[in-house]
Parts: sequence; C-alpha cells; structure tokens
Amino acid sequence: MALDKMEDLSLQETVTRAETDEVEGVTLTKAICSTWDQVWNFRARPDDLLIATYAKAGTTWTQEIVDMIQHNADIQKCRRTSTYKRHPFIEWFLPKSAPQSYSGLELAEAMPSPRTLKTHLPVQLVPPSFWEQNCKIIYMARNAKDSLVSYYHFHRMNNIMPDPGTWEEFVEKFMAGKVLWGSWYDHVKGWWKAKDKNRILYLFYEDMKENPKHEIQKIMKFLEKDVEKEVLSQILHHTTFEKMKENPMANYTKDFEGIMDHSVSPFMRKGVVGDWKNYFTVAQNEKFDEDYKKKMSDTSLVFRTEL
Ligand code: PPS
Repeated sequence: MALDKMEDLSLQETVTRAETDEVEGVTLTKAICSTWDQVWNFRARPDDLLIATYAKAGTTWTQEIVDMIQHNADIQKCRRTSTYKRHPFIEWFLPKSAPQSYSGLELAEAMPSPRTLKTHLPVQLVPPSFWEQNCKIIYMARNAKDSLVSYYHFHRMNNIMPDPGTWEEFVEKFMAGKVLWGSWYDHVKGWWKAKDKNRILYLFYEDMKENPKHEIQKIMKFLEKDVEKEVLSQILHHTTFEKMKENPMANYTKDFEGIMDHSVSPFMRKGVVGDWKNYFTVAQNEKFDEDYKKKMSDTSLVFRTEL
C-alpha cells in the first residue's frame, strides 16, 4: 500500500468524534470544558477585535473581510496563513495527543497586538476581560434555518464534530439547543441585547449577501478605517463566495487534513440564503416555525430566510 494511503488510514483510525459536556448549560466539547478556567480568565487587550458568531453564520467570510480591510486588500498579506491561524479561535482546544492539536489561547497569547480573535461563545460565556477592556466586537448572525442546514453538513464532513445523526435527529437537537455552542435562539438574542450597552457591530449574513458593499462599509466605519475606492473593489472581489472557495487560506483545505472531508461536503458549501428549502419538509417547516415563534417572542430581532 502506498505510504500516503497508509498515513490516511492511520489518521482516520485515530480521529474520534468529540464528546460533549456543558458549561452553565451550554454544550461544548469536553476538551473546551477541560480548559474552561483558562478560557474564562483570558486576558483581552484593549485593541483586540473579536469576531463573534454562532457556528456557520459567516464567520470565515467576516474574518476575510476584516483581514482585507486591515491589510488594505493586500492579497499576499492576507494569504500569510490560514484563517484558522490568522485569527485565534479563543476557546477551541484540541490536545497535543489529537491528530491535529490546537490551542486558541496559546495562539492568541503569542500574537502581537493588534489581534483579531474569533469566538462562537454565547454572550454570557465571553471572558469578562473583553467587557472590562471595552473591546470592539463584530457579531454576524444568520437565519436559523440556513444555519441549521450548514451546521448539519459541517457535522457530516468534520469528523471531530459530534455525530449529527440523521437530518431529522439533527433538526430536533438544534431546536432543543443541544448542539455545540448551545441554543442558536439564545445566542442571537443574547448578543442582540448586549449590543445596546457595548461596542458591538451586529450584522446579518443576509444583508451581507444582498449588499456586500454597504455592509463592508459599515465594518470599515466601525474599525475607523477608510480605504480608496479601488481597495474597496478589491475587498469586494476577493471575498465573494466563489473567490473564497478557491482560496486555500480561507477554504479550510489547509487545516484539518484527514479530519475535514470536503468530498462529503465542502467547507465552502453553497454560500446562499434559502438553501433550507431544499432540506425542510413541509411538516418540519411548520413545526420549526411554530417553535421559533415561541422562542423568539421576547425579542425585536428579525431575520430574513430568503432574499
Ligand atoms: S464556522 O465553521 O462556524 O466558522 O463556519 P462559518 O464560516 O461561520 O460559516 C460557513 C458558512 O459560510 C459560508 N460562506 C460564505 N457565504 C457567502 N459568501 C462567502 N464569501 C462565504 N464564505 C463562507 C459557507 O459556505 C458556509 O455556509 P453554507 O451554507 O454551508 O455554504
């Protein structure tokens, strides 16, 4: 057997799907829970920028846009390494014994300022130093149904995520908030509330799809950064779904080799609004809507599920 095939096989054998535990009722991987004290005591710096999202809301997209703004659309600089390493994912932890180890905390601590960091934590679990230091935070939200579909496919292709079960089972788990990083409903509502009292720019995936130029300008204003017209055009061009899908430093083909299986479902899957219609049955949709109404009755937050 060819050596690369043997390595592939041995890697697959050691890849196990994450076990979960909880922090204050929020489902996280056991590995994250085991380092929770360190995450909670993370020392934010005043010039840190935090990109916060529920999983699959367009984190990577936001990260690429921010990086392009910060580097005046210098493509070479933005390709210095993969998204995963450019912006430490603060709570993410894979022990040294794992096929691919990672410590967002170590990466962040070693990084010179100004840092841009990533988190999927719900607002109540964000390390307090971010609030103490009054850090700027960009929160990107995406409608529940498209987030769910994207999350389901991500569980299928990423062999260290918990087993998603069947589509039907995953829909139930998502509605119950029993998926990694907890309830989508509590996440988007919690951050929505927090934006009134903190330096949070709350954005929507759907708006970004509809009018990326406008949303990118909002981000630039928030970052107090002005760029030439041509630079803005470059940012727009290089952060389209099509461009990012072919960018190895943004499409996750450089990380998690043997763990993420892009042949099952690529990380850069479809990048559209409304793909949920291809997955929800009529009955599922009715049930989901009814439950959604109840869970979202106490917020002014409104999402679009189609454009
Ligand atoms: S993660 O793993 O939580 O960090 O994933 P995240 O980056 O938040 O979300 C991945 C989804 O975002 C889509 N994506 C984009 N959509 C439009 N334009 C651009 N440039 C873009 N980049 C990433 C990606 O395709 C995933 O969504 P789905 O619906 O699965 O395609």
